[in-house]
Amino acid sequence: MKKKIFALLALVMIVMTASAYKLTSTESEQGTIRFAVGGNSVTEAAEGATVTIIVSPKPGWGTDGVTAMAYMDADEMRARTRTGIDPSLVRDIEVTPVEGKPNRFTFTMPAHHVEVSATFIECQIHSGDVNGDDMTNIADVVALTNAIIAGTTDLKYDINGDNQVTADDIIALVDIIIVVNDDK
Ligand SMILES: [Ca+2]
Ligand SMILES: [Ca+2]
Repeated sequence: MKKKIFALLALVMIVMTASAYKLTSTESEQGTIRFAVGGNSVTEAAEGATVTIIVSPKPGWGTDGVTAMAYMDADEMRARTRTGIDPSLVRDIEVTPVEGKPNRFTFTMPAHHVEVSATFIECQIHSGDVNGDDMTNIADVVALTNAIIAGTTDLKYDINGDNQVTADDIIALVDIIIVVNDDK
């Protein structure tokens, strides 16, 4: 009886290992790419799983779209060659943008590893990073507020692009921070 249970466990483990495929992304200086299944961060997924691609562009950058590519690793390639199946299978996967979330996309996991790359575009809107630390957060609100109190006319503080530095720029900056956090 015990042996049977172990054999069953071993089988389950083999099946589980065999059905998970890697999720990787190409590196970029303009942002990062993560993956999630059912709200949990993952680095691999089973065939048929709905995978969410979460792109986090750096302040001042946005996503123009992503490309997902199914590919085989060397082991799988060798196995396929032996069985006579075309080893050159590398193909695009259809990716669906998530409505209302410009930096999120979903796709259905194939029975292959998947590599995702994103196209980043420079945003015309202000990044909100007024203190220049590559992050847009509450510290920038403080820096902007202090600059306004000090009577600055420096247009680097003109968040909403109306060529003046006023309290409206604080509101515009808070809006940017809400959008940035929503994408995390
Ligand atoms: Ca900042
Ligand atoms: Ca302004």
